[in-house]
Amino acid sequence: MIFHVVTIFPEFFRGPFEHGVIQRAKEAGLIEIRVQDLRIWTHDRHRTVDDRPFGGGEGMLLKAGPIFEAVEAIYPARRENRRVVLLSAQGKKFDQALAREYSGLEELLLICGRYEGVDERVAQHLADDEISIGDYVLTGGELAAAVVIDAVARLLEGVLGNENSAVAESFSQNGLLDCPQYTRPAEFRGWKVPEVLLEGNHDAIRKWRKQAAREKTARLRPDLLEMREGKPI
Ligand code: 9D3
Repeated sequence: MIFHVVTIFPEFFRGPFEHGVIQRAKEAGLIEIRVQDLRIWTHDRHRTVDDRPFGGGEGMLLKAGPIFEAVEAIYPARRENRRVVLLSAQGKKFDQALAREYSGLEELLLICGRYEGVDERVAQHLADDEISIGDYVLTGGELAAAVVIDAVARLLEGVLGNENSAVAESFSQNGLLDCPQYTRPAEFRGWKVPEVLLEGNHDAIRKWRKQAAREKTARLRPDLLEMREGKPI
């Protein structure tokens, strides 16, 4: 799968994808991440990408022109398996279902918003989707683009080790968070690992894990339990 990123900070992406699972996926030729500087598609001496909002208001907006030219250069033709996504604070919330949908594409082009926003004609007439990664304010779309690429890339065939790849995972198996997990030592600073996990009774372990997952979900993500309505707890 090819990920394209259009940004005014291409250097930002040197870091995030040069480690671990994503780096190995690149080296194995499973994914390609092509980062391009939006200023390539400016024509003036100052390589202007931003301008003041019509009607007044604080700050600057990314101009439509360079963004349209960037997308039209990267995708000479639009196809069903090539998607254009605008990362913006106003977007629809990105989630695991959307990550899975994107993982079925051949190419994904991510436009990173900046400043106070982006000329609305990009969302209306260029991007297929306008996506936010959550209800908090960032300074731009670059971190969000890195989040989307990471979440999508790990779902691609061969990217994770075969331990995980076979699992048809959702965000949380059966709508619950993962159960608490422990590794050695069995006692750390006086805090003991639950005895049942040390005893090798796999039936008892399964029951403990299910109950612990329910309790943790109720405490940290009660919203997930409400979405499970009708399902036995
Ligand atoms: C609160 C919205 N706007 C009020 C004037 C300002 C604004 C805030 C943040 C405009 C742009 C931005 C920059 N953020 C992003 O481009 C962004 C973002 C985010 O802020 N939160 C979650 N996901 C994303 S994806 C892109």
